[in-house]
Amino acid sequence: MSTGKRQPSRPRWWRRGAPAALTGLAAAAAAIGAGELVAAFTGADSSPVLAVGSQAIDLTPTPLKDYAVRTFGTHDKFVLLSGIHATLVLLALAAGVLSARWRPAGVAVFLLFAGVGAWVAAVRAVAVWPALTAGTVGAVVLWWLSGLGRRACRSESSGPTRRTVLGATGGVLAVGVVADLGGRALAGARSSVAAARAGVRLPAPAHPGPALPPRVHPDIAGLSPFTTANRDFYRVDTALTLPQIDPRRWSLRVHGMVDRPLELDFDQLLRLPLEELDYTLSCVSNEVGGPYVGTARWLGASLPALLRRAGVRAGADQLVGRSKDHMSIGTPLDSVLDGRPALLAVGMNGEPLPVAHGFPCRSVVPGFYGYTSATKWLVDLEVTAFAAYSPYWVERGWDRHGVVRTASRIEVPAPFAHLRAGAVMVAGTAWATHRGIAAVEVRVDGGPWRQAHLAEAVGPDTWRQWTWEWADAQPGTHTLQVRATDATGATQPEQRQPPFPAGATGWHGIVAIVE
Ligand SMILES: Nc1nc2c(c(=O)[nH]1)N[C@H]1C(S)=C(S)[C@@H](COP(=O)(O)O)O[C@H]1N2
Ligand SMILES: [Mo]
Repeated sequence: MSTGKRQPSRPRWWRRGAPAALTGLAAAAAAIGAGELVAAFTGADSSPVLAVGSQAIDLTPTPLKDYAVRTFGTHDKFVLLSGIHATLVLLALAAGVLSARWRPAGVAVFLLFAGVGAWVAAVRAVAVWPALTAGTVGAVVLWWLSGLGRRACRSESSGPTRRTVLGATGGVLAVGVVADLGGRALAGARSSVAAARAGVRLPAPAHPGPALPPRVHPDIAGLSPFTTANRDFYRVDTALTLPQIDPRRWSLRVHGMVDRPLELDFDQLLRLPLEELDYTLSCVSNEVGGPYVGTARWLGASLPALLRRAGVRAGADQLVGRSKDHMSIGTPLDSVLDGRPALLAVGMNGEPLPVAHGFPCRSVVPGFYGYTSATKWLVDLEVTAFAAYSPYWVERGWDRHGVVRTASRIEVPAPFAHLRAGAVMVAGTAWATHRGIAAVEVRVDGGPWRQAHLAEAVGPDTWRQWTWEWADAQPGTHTLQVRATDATGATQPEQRQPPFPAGATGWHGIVAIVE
C-alpha cells in the first residue's frame, strides 16, 4: 500500500458498530438479570420474560397456537421463549447502535421495554417491580457504557481505551447472565412445592378400583403399556412456569347458581370418601395417530356429590373450573351429574398428582377432552350457563362441548418398519371414552376390513388395546389402516378433519416394508 500503513481489515461501521451493539446486549443482559432477581421475591410469574411470553400465548390466534402445538408438541413453550429471547437480542443490538449515535435513543428503548413489561404485568395482575427494575437497570447501564465508548472514540489520552470499554461490556454481560440464572434458580427454589408434595399422605380409597384384569394388555413388544406412567403422561397446558400451590394454602370455592356456596380446604377434601378410577384422558389437539392420550388410575372425591351438597339451581347448564393460573374450562353440567364417575382428583397412579398434572387438585370428567373437563391446579368451581360465560378455549373458537371422538391407532409395527414376510403381529390402542370400544378392524392395502382381537375391557372410560395377525405378509410396500366402532355402533368416519374445532377425524394408517 502506498501509505505503508496496515489497512484495517474490517469496514469502519463494523469497528464502531459491533462494540456499540455489544453494549446494547450487555445492558439487556443486566436488565433481564435484574428483572429475574427481583422476580425471585415477587413471584416467578412476575418475571418480565415469562409474563410477556404468557401474554403472547393468550393473544396468539387459535390457528397459530394449533400449529405450534402440532409442530413443536411439548416443546412449543421452548420455541416461544427462544423466539422472545431472539427478539430481545435483536432489539438490544439495535439499542446499542442507536445509543452510540445519540445516547437518549438507547435509553428510550429500555424505558419503552419497562413500560411494555409493566403494562403486561398489570394486565396479568402480577408485580410490576421486576419490569420497572429491568428497564431502569438497562437504561442506566447503556447510558454508562455508551458514554465510555464515546470517550474511547475521542481517544482522549486520559480517557478509557477501547479495551476498557470491551472489558466493561463483557463484565456487565457476564454479571447479567449470572443474575439471570441465579434469579431463576432462586425463584424456583423459593416457590417449589416439591417438599410439600412429598409430605402429602393420600388416604386409602373408600371405593378402591378393582385390580386390572391381566389380559387388558397384549404382551407385544412396542405396544404402549395399558397404564401410562406419570413421567410418560403427555402434558398440554398454557403454563410457562408450573403453578406451585402449597396444599396447606389451597382451597376450592364452589359458587354461582347454587343454593349453598361452599369452600373446602385440602384436609377437608381428603376426608371425603375417595374413589379410584381408571380413566383415559385425551387432548382435542391430538392428530390422528398422535401421542396426546394416556391412561392413569386417578384417586379423588366425587365431583357430583360435592355439587349436590352445594345444591345446583335450575337453569344452570355449565360447570366452569378455574385454575390458579387463570385457565377456565367449561363442562356440560348435565353430563357431570348424570352418574358418570367425575372426580376432583388428588392422586395419579398411587402418588399425589405431579405438579405438571395439576397438584394438588384437578378435575376429570369421563367422556370429555381435557380442554372441557380436566382443569389442573383447580381452585374455583362456578355453576353457570353456557349463555352467560365462554371459557378460555371456547372464546378461541373450539367446540364448547368437547365430547371425545372415537379414535384408534396402530402402534406395532412402527411406521416404515422393515418386516420379514409371513406372519406379522399388528397391535394398537383405541378409545371412545365413556362410550367404550365395541370393535376394531384392520385392512391391508385398501382390501377388506378384518376384525382385530380386542383385549379385555376395564370399562367404557378406558382405552382398549387390540391385536391382529397379518397371516401372510408378502414382500413389498404395504399400507395398514385401522378403524374402531364405539359401543353405540358408530364407526370412525374415513373423512380427515383437523383437530380444530372439535377433534380430529379419519383413519390412522402406516406404511410397512415387507422384505
Ligand atoms: N390449568 C390448566 N388446566 C388444563 C389446561 C391448561 O392449559 N391449564 N389444559 C387442558 C388440556 S387442553 C388438556 S388436554 C389437559 C391435559 O392434562 P395433562 O397435561 O395432565 O395431560 O389439561 C387440561 N387442563
Ligand atoms: Mo387438550
